[in-house]
Amino acid sequence: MTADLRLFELAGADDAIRFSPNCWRTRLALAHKGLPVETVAWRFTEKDAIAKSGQGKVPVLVAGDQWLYESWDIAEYLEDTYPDQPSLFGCPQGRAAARFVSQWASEALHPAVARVVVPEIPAALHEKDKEYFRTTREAAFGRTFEAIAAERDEALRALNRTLAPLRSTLTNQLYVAGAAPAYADHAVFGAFQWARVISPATLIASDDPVSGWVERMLDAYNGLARSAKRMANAEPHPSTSQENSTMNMTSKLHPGQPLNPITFKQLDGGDFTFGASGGWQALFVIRGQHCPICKSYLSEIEQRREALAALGVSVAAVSADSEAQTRITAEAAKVNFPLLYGLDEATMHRLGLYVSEPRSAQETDHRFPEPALFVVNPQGVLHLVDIANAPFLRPDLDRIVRGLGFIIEKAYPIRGTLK
Ligand SMILES: N[C@@H](CCC(=O)N[C@@H](CS)C(=O)NCC(=O)O)C(=O)O
Repeated sequence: MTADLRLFELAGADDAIRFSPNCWRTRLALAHKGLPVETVAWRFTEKDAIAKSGQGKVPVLVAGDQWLYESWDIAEYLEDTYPDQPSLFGCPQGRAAARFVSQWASEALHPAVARVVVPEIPAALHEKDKEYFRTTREAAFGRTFEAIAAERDEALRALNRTLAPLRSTLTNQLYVAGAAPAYADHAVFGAFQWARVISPATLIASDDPVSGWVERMLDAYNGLARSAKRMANAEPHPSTSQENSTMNMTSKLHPGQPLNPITFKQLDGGDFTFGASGGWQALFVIRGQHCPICKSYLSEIEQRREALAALGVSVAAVSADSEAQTRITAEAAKVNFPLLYGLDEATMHRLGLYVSEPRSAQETDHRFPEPALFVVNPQGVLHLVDIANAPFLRPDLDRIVRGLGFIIEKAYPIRGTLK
Protein backbone atom coordinates (compact mmCIF):
# COMPACT_ATOMS: atom_id res chain seq x y z
CA MET A 1 0.00 0.00 0.00
CA THR A 2 1.27 3.47 -0.78
CA ALA A 3 0.31 6.40 1.44
CA ASP A 4 -1.23 9.34 -0.39
CA LEU A 5 1.69 11.57 -1.24
CA ARG A 6 1.51 15.33 -1.58
CA LEU A 7 4.44 17.39 -2.81
CA PHE A 8 4.74 21.14 -2.26
CA GLU A 9 6.61 22.53 -5.25
CA LEU A 10 7.84 26.02 -5.96
CA ALA A 11 5.69 27.70 -8.63
CA GLY A 12 5.72 30.97 -10.53
CA ALA A 13 2.80 33.36 -10.98
CA ASP A 14 1.46 30.63 -13.24
CA ASP A 15 0.79 27.50 -11.15
CA ALA A 16 2.14 25.34 -13.97
CA ILE A 17 5.62 26.95 -13.95
CA ARG A 18 7.52 24.60 -11.62
CA PHE A 19 11.13 25.65 -11.68
CA SER A 20 12.84 24.56 -8.47
CA PRO A 21 15.90 22.33 -9.05
CA ASN A 22 15.41 20.71 -5.64
CA CYS A 23 11.73 19.96 -6.28
CA TRP A 24 12.57 18.44 -9.66
CA ARG A 25 14.84 15.98 -7.89
CA THR A 26 11.91 14.76 -5.84
CA ARG A 27 9.51 14.70 -8.81
CA LEU A 28 11.90 12.50 -10.75
CA ALA A 29 12.58 10.27 -7.75
CA LEU A 30 8.84 9.72 -7.29
CA ALA A 31 8.47 8.92 -11.01
CA HIS A 32 11.42 6.52 -10.76
CA LYS A 33 9.67 4.73 -7.91
CA GLY A 34 6.42 4.74 -9.90
CA LEU A 35 4.63 6.53 -7.06
CA PRO A 36 1.65 8.74 -7.84
CA VAL A 37 1.80 12.15 -6.21
CA GLU A 38 -0.42 15.17 -5.89
CA THR A 39 1.67 18.28 -6.47
CA VAL A 40 0.77 21.57 -4.80
CA ALA A 41 1.90 24.91 -6.23
CA TRP A 42 3.73 26.83 -3.50
CA ARG A 43 5.27 30.28 -3.46
CA PHE A 44 8.29 31.60 -1.55
CA THR A 45 6.17 33.68 0.81
CA GLU A 46 3.65 30.94 1.63
CA LYS A 47 5.66 29.74 4.61
CA ASP A 48 2.48 28.96 6.59
CA ALA A 49 1.43 26.28 4.12
CA ILE A 50 4.53 24.22 4.93
CA ALA A 51 4.92 25.28 8.57
CA LYS A 52 4.15 21.74 9.73
CA SER A 53 7.47 20.66 8.25
CA GLY A 54 9.18 22.95 10.77
CA GLN A 55 11.10 24.97 8.15
CA GLY A 56 10.44 27.20 5.14
CA LYS A 57 11.83 25.53 2.02
CA VAL A 58 10.56 23.12 -0.60
CA PRO A 59 10.42 20.33 -1.61
CA VAL A 60 8.14 19.28 1.20
CA LEU A 61 6.60 15.84 0.87
CA VAL A 62 3.58 14.98 2.95
CA ALA A 63 3.26 11.24 3.46
CA GLY A 64 0.38 10.43 5.77
CA ASP A 65 1.08 12.44 8.91
CA GLN A 66 4.77 12.94 8.12
CA TRP A 67 6.02 16.25 6.74
CA LEU A 68 9.35 15.57 5.07
CA TYR A 69 11.80 18.12 3.69
CA GLU A 70 15.35 18.29 2.28
CA SER A 71 15.49 16.65 -1.14
CA TRP A 72 18.17 14.19 -0.03
CA ASP A 73 16.24 13.09 3.07
CA ILE A 74 13.12 12.67 0.94
CA ALA A 75 15.05 10.45 -1.48
CA GLU A 76 16.25 8.26 1.38
CA TYR A 77 12.73 8.11 2.78
CA LEU A 78 11.33 6.98 -0.57
CA GLU A 79 14.07 4.38 -0.97
CA ASP A 80 13.55 2.94 2.51
CA THR A 81 9.76 3.13 2.52
CA TYR A 82 9.30 1.60 -0.93
CA PRO A 83 12.09 -1.00 -1.16
CA ASP A 84 10.18 -3.10 -3.67
CA GLN A 85 9.90 -0.27 -6.18
CA PRO A 86 12.86 0.44 -8.55
CA SER A 87 15.85 1.48 -6.48
CA LEU A 88 17.09 5.07 -6.45
CA PHE A 89 20.59 4.08 -5.33
CA GLY A 90 21.19 0.43 -6.27
CA CYS A 91 23.22 -0.55 -3.22
CA PRO A 92 24.70 1.00 -0.04
CA GLN A 93 27.77 2.20 -1.94
CA GLY A 94 25.49 3.61 -4.61
CA ARG A 95 23.60 5.49 -1.92
CA ALA A 96 26.80 6.97 -0.55
CA ALA A 97 28.02 7.96 -4.02
CA ALA A 98 24.62 9.46 -4.89
CA ARG A 99 24.86 11.55 -1.73
CA PHE A 100 28.16 12.95 -2.92
CA VAL A 101 26.71 13.67 -6.38
CA SER A 102 23.72 15.39 -4.80
CA GLN A 103 26.00 17.53 -2.61
CA TRP A 104 28.17 18.39 -5.63
CA ALA A 105 25.06 19.50 -7.51
CA SER A 106 23.82 21.58 -4.56
CA GLU A 107 27.14 23.16 -3.66
CA ALA A 108 28.92 23.53 -7.00
CA LEU A 109 26.38 23.24 -9.82
CA HIS A 110 23.42 25.16 -8.38
CA PRO A 111 25.45 28.29 -7.59
CA ALA A 112 27.01 28.16 -11.06
CA VAL A 113 23.60 27.86 -12.78
CA ALA A 114 22.13 30.48 -10.44
CA ARG A 115 24.65 33.08 -11.66
CA VAL A 116 23.21 32.61 -15.15
CA VAL A 117 19.48 32.29 -14.45
CA VAL A 118 18.74 34.20 -11.24
CA PRO A 119 18.20 37.60 -12.91
CA GLU A 120 15.53 35.97 -15.07
CA ILE A 121 13.56 34.45 -12.22
CA PRO A 122 11.64 37.58 -11.08
CA ALA A 123 9.78 37.70 -14.41
CA ALA A 124 8.27 34.32 -13.59
CA LEU A 125 7.34 35.04 -9.99
CA HIS A 126 4.04 35.86 -8.39
CA GLU A 127 3.82 39.56 -7.43
CA LYS A 128 3.81 38.66 -3.74
CA ASP A 129 7.18 36.86 -4.08
CA LYS A 130 9.09 39.44 -6.08
CA GLU A 131 10.35 41.68 -3.32
CA TYR A 132 11.23 38.74 -1.03
CA PHE A 133 13.15 37.04 -3.81
CA ARG A 134 15.14 40.10 -4.80
CA THR A 135 16.03 41.00 -1.22
CA THR A 136 17.10 37.51 -0.16
CA ARG A 137 19.00 36.67 -3.35
CA GLU A 138 20.78 39.99 -3.72
CA ALA A 139 21.87 39.67 -0.08
CA ALA A 140 23.14 36.12 -0.77
CA PHE A 141 25.05 37.20 -3.88
CA GLY A 142 26.20 40.45 -2.37
CA ARG A 143 25.29 42.15 -5.69
CA THR A 144 22.19 43.48 -7.44
CA PHE A 145 20.44 41.42 -10.13
CA GLU A 146 21.59 44.03 -12.64
CA ALA A 147 25.22 43.46 -11.61
CA ILE A 148 24.77 39.68 -11.83
CA ALA A 149 23.16 39.99 -15.28
CA ALA A 150 26.11 42.08 -16.49
CA GLU A 151 28.48 39.18 -15.69
CA ARG A 152 26.54 36.64 -17.70
CA ASP A 153 29.28 35.71 -20.16
CA GLU A 154 31.74 35.04 -17.37
CA ALA A 155 29.01 33.10 -15.52
CA LEU A 156 28.54 30.86 -18.56
CA ARG A 157 32.28 30.26 -18.81
CA ALA A 158 32.44 29.41 -15.11
CA LEU A 159 29.48 27.03 -15.48
CA ASN A 160 31.26 25.36 -18.34
CA ARG A 161 34.27 24.75 -16.09
CA THR A 162 32.04 23.45 -13.29
CA LEU A 163 30.53 20.94 -15.70
CA ALA A 164 33.91 19.34 -16.51
CA PRO A 165 33.53 16.26 -14.25
CA LEU A 166 29.95 15.69 -15.44
CA ARG A 167 31.10 16.01 -19.05
CA SER A 168 33.93 13.52 -18.73
CA THR A 169 31.68 11.08 -16.89
CA LEU A 170 28.99 11.26 -19.57
CA THR A 171 31.54 10.76 -22.31
CA ASN A 172 31.90 7.21 -21.08
CA GLN A 173 28.46 6.26 -19.80
CA LEU A 174 24.86 7.03 -20.63
CA TYR A 175 23.80 8.30 -17.21
CA VAL A 176 25.48 9.55 -14.05
CA ALA A 177 24.24 6.39 -12.34
CA GLY A 178 25.49 4.14 -15.18
CA ALA A 179 23.41 2.44 -17.85
CA ALA A 180 20.06 3.77 -16.60
CA PRO A 181 18.97 6.90 -14.76
CA ALA A 182 18.72 6.89 -10.97
CA TYR A 183 18.91 9.41 -8.13
CA ALA A 184 22.39 10.65 -9.00
CA ASP A 185 20.88 11.77 -12.32
CA HIS A 186 17.81 13.32 -10.69
CA ALA A 187 20.02 15.28 -8.31
CA VAL A 188 22.07 16.80 -11.14
CA PHE A 189 19.37 17.14 -13.77
CA GLY A 190 17.20 19.33 -11.51
CA ALA A 191 19.60 22.19 -12.23
CA PHE A 192 19.17 21.83 -15.99
CA GLN A 193 15.40 21.64 -15.69
CA TRP A 194 15.45 24.78 -13.54
CA ALA A 195 17.22 26.65 -16.35
CA ARG A 196 15.06 25.07 -19.04
CA VAL A 197 11.78 26.12 -17.42
CA ILE A 198 12.82 29.64 -16.55
CA SER A 199 15.46 30.88 -18.94
CA PRO A 200 16.17 31.10 -22.66
CA ALA A 201 19.91 30.70 -21.91
CA THR A 202 21.70 27.91 -23.74
CA LEU A 203 23.86 26.48 -20.99
CA ILE A 204 25.68 23.92 -23.08
CA ALA A 205 26.62 23.38 -26.72
CA SER A 206 24.51 20.83 -28.60
CA ASP A 207 27.56 18.61 -29.26
CA ASP A 208 28.48 18.53 -25.56
CA PRO A 209 28.00 15.02 -24.08
CA VAL A 210 26.07 16.73 -21.27
CA SER A 211 23.53 17.89 -23.84
CA GLY A 212 22.85 14.31 -24.99
CA TRP A 213 22.30 13.28 -21.38
CA VAL A 214 19.93 16.22 -20.78
CA GLU A 215 17.91 15.04 -23.79
CA ARG A 216 17.80 11.51 -22.36
CA MET A 217 16.68 12.83 -19.00
CA LEU A 218 13.98 14.91 -20.67
CA ASP A 219 12.68 11.74 -22.30
CA ALA A 220 12.95 9.59 -19.16
CA TYR A 221 9.84 8.64 -17.20
CA ASN A 222 7.58 9.09 -20.22
CA GLY A 223 8.93 12.55 -20.93
CA LEU A 224 7.97 13.93 -17.49
CA ALA A 225 10.52 16.76 -17.59
CA ARG A 226 10.11 17.49 -21.31
CA SER A 227 6.37 17.97 -20.90
CA ALA A 228 6.80 20.56 -18.11
CA LYS A 229 5.53 24.03 -18.95
CA ARG A 230 8.25 26.60 -19.65
CA MET A 231 8.20 30.38 -19.52
CA ALA A 232 7.28 31.68 -22.98
CA ASN A 233 10.70 33.33 -23.38
CA ALA A 234 12.42 30.06 -22.41
CA GLU A 235 10.98 28.23 -25.43
CA PRO A 236 13.53 28.13 -28.26
CA HIS A 237 12.74 30.52 -31.09
CA PRO A 238 11.78 28.49 -34.20
CA SER A 239 14.54 29.97 -36.35
CA THR A 240 17.25 29.26 -33.77
CA SER A 241 16.02 25.98 -32.36
CA GLN A 242 18.34 23.02 -32.62
CA GLU A 243 15.59 20.84 -34.09
CA ASN A 244 15.01 23.37 -36.84
CA SER A 245 18.61 23.80 -37.76
CA THR A 246 19.23 20.05 -37.85
CA MET A 247 16.34 19.73 -40.31
CA ASN A 248 18.38 21.77 -42.76
CA MET A 249 21.70 20.01 -42.48
CA THR A 250 23.06 16.70 -41.34
CA SER A 251 24.91 16.56 -38.04
CA LYS A 252 27.91 14.37 -37.34
CA LEU A 253 27.69 11.72 -34.66
CA HIS A 254 30.82 11.12 -32.69
CA PRO A 255 32.04 7.57 -32.10
CA GLY A 256 33.04 7.04 -28.49
CA GLN A 257 30.05 8.95 -27.18
CA PRO A 258 26.81 7.53 -25.82
CA LEU A 259 24.11 7.38 -28.47
CA ASN A 260 20.74 8.66 -27.37
CA PRO A 261 18.63 5.49 -27.53
CA ILE A 262 16.21 5.59 -30.47
CA THR A 263 12.92 3.72 -30.56
CA PHE A 264 11.51 2.28 -33.78
CA LYS A 265 8.46 0.17 -34.54
CA GLN A 266 8.58 -3.58 -35.03
CA LEU A 267 6.29 -5.48 -37.35
CA ASP A 268 4.87 -7.44 -34.42
CA GLY A 269 3.52 -4.17 -33.05
CA GLY A 270 6.12 -3.70 -30.30
CA ASP A 271 8.79 -1.06 -29.90
CA PHE A 272 12.48 -1.68 -30.55
CA THR A 273 15.08 0.49 -28.89
CA PHE A 274 18.50 0.85 -30.42
CA GLY A 275 21.27 1.99 -28.12
CA ALA A 276 20.30 0.74 -24.67
CA SER A 277 20.11 -3.04 -24.78
CA GLY A 278 23.09 -3.70 -22.53
CA GLY A 279 24.63 -5.75 -25.36
CA TRP A 280 26.31 -5.17 -28.71
CA GLN A 281 23.78 -4.00 -31.29
CA ALA A 282 24.21 -3.47 -35.03
CA LEU A 283 21.65 -1.37 -36.85
CA PHE A 284 21.63 -1.38 -40.63
CA VAL A 285 19.82 1.58 -42.16
CA ILE A 286 18.31 0.56 -45.47
CA ARG A 287 16.79 2.63 -48.26
CA GLY A 288 13.57 0.63 -48.30
CA GLN A 289 11.26 -1.67 -50.15
CA HIS A 290 11.91 0.01 -53.53
CA CYS A 291 15.62 -0.87 -53.47
CA PRO A 292 16.65 -4.25 -54.91
CA ILE A 293 20.19 -3.90 -53.50
CA CYS A 294 18.72 -3.55 -49.99
CA LYS A 295 16.81 -6.77 -50.51
CA SER A 296 19.89 -8.78 -51.43
CA TYR A 297 21.99 -7.07 -48.72
CA LEU A 298 19.39 -8.06 -46.12
CA SER A 299 19.76 -11.69 -47.23
CA GLU A 300 23.53 -11.37 -46.92
CA ILE A 301 23.14 -9.99 -43.38
CA GLU A 302 20.84 -12.93 -42.57
CA GLN A 303 23.64 -15.32 -43.67
CA ARG A 304 25.95 -13.74 -41.06
CA ARG A 305 23.32 -13.35 -38.35
CA GLU A 306 24.33 -16.47 -36.45
CA ALA A 307 28.03 -15.62 -36.64
CA LEU A 308 27.26 -12.20 -35.21
CA ALA A 309 24.99 -13.70 -32.53
CA ALA A 310 27.86 -16.01 -31.55
CA LEU A 311 29.90 -12.86 -30.87
CA GLY A 312 27.04 -11.45 -28.82
CA VAL A 313 26.01 -8.93 -31.49
CA SER A 314 22.31 -8.57 -32.25
CA VAL A 315 21.20 -7.25 -35.62
CA ALA A 316 18.28 -5.15 -36.85
CA ALA A 317 17.51 -3.09 -39.95
CA VAL A 318 15.45 0.05 -40.22
CA SER A 319 14.04 2.21 -42.99
CA ALA A 320 11.75 5.18 -43.44
CA ASP A 321 9.16 2.93 -45.08
CA SER A 322 5.60 2.52 -43.86
CA GLU A 323 4.51 -0.61 -42.02
CA ALA A 324 2.90 -1.95 -45.21
CA GLN A 325 6.08 -1.40 -47.25
CA THR A 326 8.17 -3.03 -44.49
CA ARG A 327 5.90 -6.08 -44.57
CA ILE A 328 6.57 -6.45 -48.30
CA THR A 329 10.33 -6.26 -47.62
CA ALA A 330 10.01 -8.83 -44.83
CA GLU A 331 8.20 -11.29 -47.09
CA ALA A 332 10.71 -10.84 -49.90
CA ALA A 333 13.90 -10.91 -47.80
CA LYS A 334 12.94 -13.70 -45.37
CA VAL A 335 15.20 -12.59 -42.53
CA ASN A 336 15.12 -13.68 -38.90
CA PHE A 337 16.10 -10.37 -37.38
CA PRO A 338 13.87 -7.36 -36.71
CA LEU A 339 12.91 -5.25 -39.72
CA LEU A 340 11.96 -1.93 -38.22
CA TYR A 341 10.10 1.07 -39.50
CA GLY A 342 9.32 4.57 -38.25
CA LEU A 343 12.67 6.24 -39.07
CA ASP A 344 11.52 9.85 -39.40
CA GLU A 345 13.36 12.73 -41.04
CA ALA A 346 14.41 14.36 -37.78
CA THR A 347 16.07 11.10 -36.71
CA MET A 348 17.71 10.68 -40.12
CA HIS A 349 19.29 14.11 -39.68
CA ARG A 350 20.24 13.43 -36.10
CA LEU A 351 22.04 10.25 -37.18
CA GLY A 352 23.82 12.20 -39.92
CA LEU A 353 22.33 10.05 -42.67
CA TYR A 354 22.31 11.13 -46.28
CA VAL A 355 18.69 11.59 -47.30
CA SER A 356 17.31 11.29 -50.82
CA GLU A 357 14.22 12.60 -52.55
CA PRO A 358 12.50 9.88 -54.63
CA ARG A 359 13.35 10.28 -58.32
CA SER A 360 9.71 9.68 -59.19
CA ALA A 361 6.50 8.54 -57.53
CA GLN A 362 7.29 5.09 -58.92
CA GLU A 363 10.49 4.86 -56.91
CA THR A 364 8.77 5.47 -53.58
CA ASP A 365 6.41 7.92 -51.94
CA HIS A 366 8.65 9.53 -49.31
CA ARG A 367 12.17 10.81 -48.62
CA PHE A 368 14.43 7.99 -47.60
CA PRO A 369 17.89 7.46 -46.08
CA GLU A 370 20.86 6.14 -48.01
CA PRO A 371 22.52 3.08 -46.40
CA ALA A 372 24.34 3.21 -43.09
CA LEU A 373 25.52 0.96 -40.31
CA PHE A 374 25.78 1.83 -36.61
CA VAL A 375 27.17 -0.46 -33.93
CA VAL A 376 26.81 0.39 -30.25
CA ASN A 377 28.62 -1.43 -27.49
CA PRO A 378 27.09 -2.76 -24.24
CA GLN A 379 27.62 0.67 -22.61
CA GLY A 380 25.39 2.25 -25.26
CA VAL A 381 28.41 4.00 -26.78
CA LEU A 382 28.70 4.36 -30.54
CA HIS A 383 31.55 2.06 -31.58
CA LEU A 384 31.30 1.78 -35.40
CA VAL A 385 29.78 4.14 -37.95
CA ASP A 386 29.48 3.76 -41.70
CA ILE A 387 27.36 6.28 -43.58
CA ALA A 388 26.98 6.10 -47.36
CA ASN A 389 25.28 8.31 -49.90
CA ALA A 390 24.39 5.78 -52.61
CA PRO A 391 22.86 2.29 -52.82
CA PHE A 392 26.06 0.67 -54.12
CA LEU A 393 28.08 1.54 -51.03
CA ARG A 394 27.64 -1.21 -48.42
CA PRO A 395 30.25 -2.47 -45.97
CA ASP A 396 31.71 -5.93 -46.63
CA LEU A 397 29.85 -8.12 -44.16
CA ASP A 398 32.60 -10.70 -43.73
CA ARG A 399 34.98 -7.93 -42.74
CA ILE A 400 32.38 -6.63 -40.30
CA VAL A 401 32.04 -10.06 -38.65
CA ARG A 402 35.82 -10.48 -38.42
CA GLY A 403 36.26 -6.90 -37.24
CA LEU A 404 33.69 -7.19 -34.50
CA GLY A 405 35.23 -10.49 -33.40
CA PHE A 406 38.58 -8.71 -33.14
CA ILE A 407 37.14 -5.67 -31.35
CA ILE A 408 35.34 -7.81 -28.78
CA GLU A 409 38.12 -10.31 -28.20
CA LYS A 410 40.97 -7.78 -28.03
CA ALA A 411 38.97 -4.90 -26.50
CA TYR A 412 40.13 -2.92 -29.56
CA PRO A 413 39.49 0.79 -28.89
CA ILE A 414 36.97 3.01 -30.57
CA ARG A 415 38.66 4.84 -33.44
CA GLY A 416 37.99 8.17 -35.10
CA THR A 417 37.04 9.92 -31.90
CA LEU A 418 38.92 13.21 -32.42
CA LYS A 419 36.71 16.19 -33.21
N1 LIG B 1 18.76 21.67 0.78
C1 LIG B 1 17.39 21.85 0.42
C2 LIG B 1 17.25 23.15 -0.35
C3 LIG B 1 15.82 23.54 -0.55
C4 LIG B 1 15.70 24.92 -1.17
O1 LIG B 1 16.63 25.74 -1.14
N2 LIG B 1 14.54 25.15 -1.76
C5 LIG B 1 14.24 26.46 -2.32
C6 LIG B 1 13.55 26.27 -3.64
S1 LIG B 1 14.67 25.53 -4.82
C7 LIG B 1 13.26 27.16 -1.41
O2 LIG B 1 12.27 26.59 -1.04
N3 LIG B 1 13.56 28.38 -1.01
C8 LIG B 1 12.69 29.09 -0.14
C9 LIG B 1 13.28 30.39 0.28
O3 LIG B 1 14.36 30.75 -0.18
O4 LIG B 1 12.62 31.05 1.05
C10 LIG B 1 16.91 20.65 -0.40
O5 LIG B 1 17.76 20.02 -1.04
O6 LIG B 1 15.72 20.34 -0.40
